[in-house]
Amino acid sequence: MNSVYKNIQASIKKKEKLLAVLIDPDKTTLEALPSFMDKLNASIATHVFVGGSEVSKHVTQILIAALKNLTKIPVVVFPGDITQISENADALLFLSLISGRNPDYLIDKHVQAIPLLKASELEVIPTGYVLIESGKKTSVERVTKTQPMKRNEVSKIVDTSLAGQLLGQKLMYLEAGSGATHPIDSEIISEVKKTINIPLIVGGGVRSKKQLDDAYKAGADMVVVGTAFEEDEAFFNELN
Ligand code: 1GP
Repeated sequence: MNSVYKNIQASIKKKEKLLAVLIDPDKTTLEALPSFMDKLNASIATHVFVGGSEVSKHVTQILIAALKNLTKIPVVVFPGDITQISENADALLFLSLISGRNPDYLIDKHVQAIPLLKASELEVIPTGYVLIESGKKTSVERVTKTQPMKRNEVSKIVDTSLAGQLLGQKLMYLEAGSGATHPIDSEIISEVKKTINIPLIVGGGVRSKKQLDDAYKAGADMVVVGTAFEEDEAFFNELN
């Protein structure tokens, strides 16, 4: 059933804000998962994203199978690589790294993914992925060998996002990078939001309730938070 995307659209229509908790399979253990998921299930989180820039083979699939027994909220693969595609998930963000100019992350990895996707019933959501500089070199930059967009090139970021939408992306993800020093600026979020009409995801470097609220106020429909929960699970309590 292709419902993750439709449910995101329905939530936005109802003016509900979405929060995805990002779990990096390399930074957690199956033992730690049940208590983490208890806290997540009791929180305002609406989605679980699973993925990482560098994850050993099969680890993602094992983690997602375990997660599906621990939560009812949608589990979405946010893949760093095609080895992370897991048919037990509810959906997959089919990411195009449109801030970069590396053809591997614009079309080649996607072609490589097709045999796996043909064999599964995973809901595939085309997602424009825009990496924006955030104060330090991120894993995405290193792994994809692409340059992030400059924070002060707001109109170029807006144009890139609109180009992505016109190419058929169904979601737009503004990414500062995991553990970013600065989250995405409110000005960037609001200018992109004014221009596109597909759901807007913002992530990277959000470590406080205020930063989360600022991203929503600026126009983010969904915010992705990973590091803040990895470092201190008490962050769940701050959000309720
Ligand atoms: C990274 O946007 C996500 O891809 C989340 O970033 O780990 O900094 O929360 P953080």
